[in-house]
Amino acid sequence: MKTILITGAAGDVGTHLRRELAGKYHLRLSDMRSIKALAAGEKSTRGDVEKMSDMLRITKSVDAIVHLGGFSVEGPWQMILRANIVGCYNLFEAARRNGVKRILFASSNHATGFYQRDQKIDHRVYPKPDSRYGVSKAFGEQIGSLYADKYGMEVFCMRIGNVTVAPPDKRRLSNWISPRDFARLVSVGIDNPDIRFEIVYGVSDNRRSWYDNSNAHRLGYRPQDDAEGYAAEVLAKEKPGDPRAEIYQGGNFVFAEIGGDPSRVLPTLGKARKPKQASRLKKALNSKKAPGPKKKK
Ligand code: 15L
Repeated sequence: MKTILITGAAGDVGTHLRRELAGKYHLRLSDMRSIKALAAGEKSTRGDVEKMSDMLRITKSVDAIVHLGGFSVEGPWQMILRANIVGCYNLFEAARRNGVKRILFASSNHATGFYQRDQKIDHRVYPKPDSRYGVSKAFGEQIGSLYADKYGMEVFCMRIGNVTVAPPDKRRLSNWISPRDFARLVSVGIDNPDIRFEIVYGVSDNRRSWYDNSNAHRLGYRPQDDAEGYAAEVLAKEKPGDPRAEIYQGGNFVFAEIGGDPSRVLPTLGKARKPKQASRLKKALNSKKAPGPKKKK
């Protein structure tokens, strides 16, 4: 049985993954926080991605790494820099020095959050990050590309949408991934022997998806869930959001901190296809309010 290191294992996504992968692999769990209540087949070790010495210690003798560690939403530059830029470099470099070839990188839909919702994008589009957080995820993909090409590492980048038991809002009807589909995707990343460098979208088989996820399907991903089953309930609860955020796949991440001049980040505003949407947008642009993304608890 393969031994898999999961960084950031104490977080929500890590917790779902541990449950779903139980019995399939030996799991080595790492986080800055301590991880309690270990199940059979799990071992835990503390590790801070910002410290190369920690990364060198925890990446020894594993078959693959699922790198979830880091800061998981938009945040101050210093935090993003340390946890997601320096931390990601440390992880790849430590893996290389320890001879671990396979890395599954938890990228995010926010690496491409400035694509519009009326566009269907595949794994070949260039990143359009919607935040410092999104930039850090694009950086992780590019470090992965470098380490694959230069050092022969096998890198599987998952642009993850929202891993939750049920999609919480309208935007997530398009980018939701159920925990069991996420585990299916992760297993493809661990077990497909032909991976060199790949980008896939971490989404279920959602009817409202913005993604052409044929690359994941080509590699063997077979999602079983579709957010549509939750649509009626979700839409009935949905409060009217900021119409600017509704243009872009990244939602509110797109508008964080633009303050009084939203037009500076709206180069594609003229492309708002529907007249109704355009007039709602105009109204919103005249208001100074710009919502920010959810703060990390
Ligand atoms: C992400 O990348 C975040 O890690 C997660 O907390 C959600 O905000 C998710 O994207 C999303 O877009 O729903």
